[in-house]
Amino acid sequence: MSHDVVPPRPGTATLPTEQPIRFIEPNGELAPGDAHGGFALPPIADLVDMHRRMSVARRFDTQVTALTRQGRLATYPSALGQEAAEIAASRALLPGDWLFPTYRDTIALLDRGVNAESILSFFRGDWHMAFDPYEHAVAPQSTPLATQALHAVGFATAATRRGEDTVCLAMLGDGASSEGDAHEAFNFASVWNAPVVFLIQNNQYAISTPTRRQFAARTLADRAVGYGMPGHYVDGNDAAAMLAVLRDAVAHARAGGGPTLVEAYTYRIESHTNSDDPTRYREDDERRSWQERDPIARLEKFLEAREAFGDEDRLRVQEESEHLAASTRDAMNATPELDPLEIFDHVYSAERTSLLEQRAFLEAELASAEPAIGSGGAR
Ligand SMILES: Cc1ncc(C[n+]2csc(CCOP(=O)(O)OP(=O)(O)O)c2C)c(N)n1
Repeated sequence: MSHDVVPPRPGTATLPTEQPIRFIEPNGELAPGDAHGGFALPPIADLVDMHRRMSVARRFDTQVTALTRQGRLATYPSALGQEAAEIAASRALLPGDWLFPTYRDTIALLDRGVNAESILSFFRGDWHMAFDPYEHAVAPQSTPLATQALHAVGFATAATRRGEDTVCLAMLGDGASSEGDAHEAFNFASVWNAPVVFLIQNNQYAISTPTRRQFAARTLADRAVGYGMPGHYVDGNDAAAMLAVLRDAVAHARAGGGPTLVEAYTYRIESHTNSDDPTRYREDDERRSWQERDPIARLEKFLEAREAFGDEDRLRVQEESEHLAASTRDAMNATPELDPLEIFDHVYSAERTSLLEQRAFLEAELASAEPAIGSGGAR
């Protein structure tokens, strides 16, 4: 029996860099060339644009958190501190490409042009989804962890077979990367050479579970090697690095190079959602140390030093941010007119007897409840 030596498969990935790829240091200075991971600094105009978008997104995020505390929304998973990864994900894609986000990625949707009120109706609980995914090339925000990674692979593979050059970018968290769905998605994206970019935002915690209890690999980007695709370990709080690496990964996918796994090493500043108390599982000092690596402040310093950002720009950005915050408040302060019977719409394409019966039951209940509500409510 012959034991032929199997030649290495072409394209088998090499290990990502030991340190996260970085262009801009936390103090705003340019990082030394060997930290750039072989990537080129994006044009300054693109970084100015990133800064504006990140700042507007942050104001939106803090506004939504406030509305949640006021009881206007049921829940909101904040992306405060993760703006560099979120906005770079949106900016790296061309208009026809598709984003497959999670519940955490609201600001990426906003940046892709989805209307704030439509996005938030999901968190308010009126509608599962109030926007047309095809209009924005944005899939529904996935609450089950990592399912969207599989959807992205299927969608991208179908697009390739139709002869389209659509790239899909799937966003997932460190916790989601432990799910079977994530591993299946990584594997088949690579086997099928699908034009997909997987962006794992490693924000250190899956609710209260720290990453040391999630995985034993050196980095999550290291996993790419085992799946046979390139992997990049990136400073997730550096907008320049995130944009450079994600753009490169999208171009690689579009050129037929297949998937890439990108890990953004970052931190969630806020709680998991408004129903979580992070003081029970992490120290305040840790959060403060990450606030010092703030993605917006560091980009601002970098741009200021190059005279690409000044007081006038700051005012313009503040105005745009406050305008969005005010219209978001107005939209969420208006009491929605809800039709409880809508829950039965859009469930199946054809009518189903059991659903019709349930609908009729609820309709009768509502009809009998109306006089009591109209006459001052139940006693
Ligand atoms: C399949 C599945 N299992 C469990 C949950 C419950 N759950 C919701 S969020 C979460 C943690 C996710 O952490 P991570 O992926 O790191 O994302 P992050 O919230 O930190 O952005 C868990 C376990 C879920 N939504 N879906």
